Amino acid sequence: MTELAQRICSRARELGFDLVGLAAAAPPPHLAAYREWVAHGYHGEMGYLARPERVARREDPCMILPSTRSIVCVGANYYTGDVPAELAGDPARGLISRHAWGRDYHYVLLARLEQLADSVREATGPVVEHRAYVDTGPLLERSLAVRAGLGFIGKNTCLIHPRIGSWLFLGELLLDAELAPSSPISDVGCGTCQRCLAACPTGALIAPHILDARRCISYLTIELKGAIPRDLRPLVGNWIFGCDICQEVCPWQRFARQTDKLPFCASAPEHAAPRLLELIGLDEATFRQRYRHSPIWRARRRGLVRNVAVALGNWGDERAVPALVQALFDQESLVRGHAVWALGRIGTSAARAALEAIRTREEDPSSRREIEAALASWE
Ligand code: B12
Ligand code: SF4
Ligand code: SF4
Repeated sequence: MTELAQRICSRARELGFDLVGLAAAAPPPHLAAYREWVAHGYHGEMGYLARPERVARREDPCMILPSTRSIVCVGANYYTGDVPAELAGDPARGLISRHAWGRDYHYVLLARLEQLADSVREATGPVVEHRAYVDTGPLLERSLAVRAGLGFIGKNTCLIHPRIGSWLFLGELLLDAELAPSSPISDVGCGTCQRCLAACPTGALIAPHILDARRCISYLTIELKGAIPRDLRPLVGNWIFGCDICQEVCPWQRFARQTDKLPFCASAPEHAAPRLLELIGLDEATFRQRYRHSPIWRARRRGLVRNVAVALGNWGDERAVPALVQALFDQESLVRGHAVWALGRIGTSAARAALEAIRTREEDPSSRREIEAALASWE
C-alpha cells in the first residue's frame, strides 16, 4: 500500500469509520443487476433511481467527477444494542429500525468524509478534487463496497462484513488521486441459508439478492409518500419507520459488535420503541422539534403518523379507538384515511359508530373510499 493510501486508511479509522477500503474508479460490478432491477419497476415511486442520467452516473463514477481516479469506501457500524425485550414485544409500541435511533447519519458521516478529504489535501496539496457521498448520491454503494473489500452482499441485499455483520452505513470519497485498490473479500457468503427470505413478512425478498422495494416495509414506511397499499398494511405489523427483520435473523449478525459512538445511540429506549398512543396525536411543532436531526425527518409528520395509524390497527386493541377517532379529524387526509382503516380493523361498535358519524362529512375522495371499505367489511 502506498504511503498516501495508508494515511487515508488510518485517518479514516481515527475519524471513527470502522471499515475502509479503496476501489478503482471503474463501473461497479453489479451494474447489470441494477439495470434489471429498475427495468422490473422494483424501485416503485423512487423515480430518481431510474432517471437515465442518474443510471449513467451509477455506471461510471467519472460522470460525477471526471477526474476521479480512486474511490475511498467507508463503513460505519451503527449497532448500539437492542430494544429491551419487554418493549420490543409490546404491540402497543411502534418499532423504529436501528439506523434511525440516533442523529441523522447523512450529516454525521458526510462531515467525517469532508475531514478525510482535508487530510488528503494536506498530504497532496490543494489540487486534489473530491466528492463525498453517503446514501443520497448516484452511486451503487453496496457494489463499490464489495469491490473495496468491505464485505459481501447477502441474499437480503445488504453488505455484510464477515466479522462485523451488516449494521453498517456506507459512504464514499471520490478522489483524483491514484491509489492501489484493496482486494475484495472472497470465499464467504450465505451458503445455503435462506433465513432472511423466509422471515420477510411481506415477501419483499422475491429471490436471493433481489428485493422488490414496493413490498418492503422500509420503503412503505419511509419512502412512499401516499397511501400504503391496503393488502400490505396488516403485514407491516408495528414497524413505524424502517424494518430490521431480514438483518435480525441473519446468522452473520452474531458478530455484530456494539458501538459506543454516541451519534447513533437512541437517547432512551422510548425513542426506539415509542408508545403508539403517544404518537398518533403528534403535532407539527413537536414533530419538528423532536425529529429535525433524525433520519425520521424524511417521513415528515404525515408519513410517520400514517404509519402509527397502521400499527394501531394491527395492535387491534379497543384502547386505541378514542385516539384514532380524534385522528379522523387530522388536517392530513392521508392520516385520516389510515385512521379509518385502523378503526375498521379494530372493529368495535364505538369504532363503527365513529365511522358512520363522519361518513357524510369526509370530503376527501380517498378517505371516503376508506370509510366505505371499512363499513362494507362489517356488512
Ligand atoms: C433505494 C435504497 C433503499 C430501498 C431499496 C433497497 C434495495 N435493497 O434495493 C429501500 C427503501 C427498500 C431501502 C431499505 C433499506 N436500506 Co437503503 N438504500 C437505498 C439506496 C439509496 C439505493 C440502493 C439501490 O440502488 N437499490 C437497487 C438494488 C438493485 O441495488 P443494491 O441495493 O445496491 O443491491 C445490490 C445487490 O442486490 C446486488 N445483486 C443483485 N443481484 C445479485 C446477485 C448476486 C449473486 C450478488 C452477489 C449480488 C446481487 O446488486 C445490487 C447493486 O449493487 C442505497 C444507497 C446507494 N446510493 O446505494 C441505500 C442503502 C443500500 N440502504 C441502506 C440501509 C441501511 C437500508 C435499511 C437497512 C434501512 C432500514 N432498516 O429500514 C433497509 C435495508 C433493506 C434491505 N434488505 O435492503 C444502506 C445499506 C448498508 C448495508 N449494510 O448494506 C445504504 C447503502 C445507505 C448507506 N449509505 O448506508 N433502501
Ligand atoms: S427490510 Fe423488512 S420488509 Fe424489507 S426486505 Fe427486509 S424483512 Fe422484508
Ligand atoms: S439470513 Fe442467511 S441468506 Fe440471508 S443474508 Fe444472512 S446469511 Fe445470507
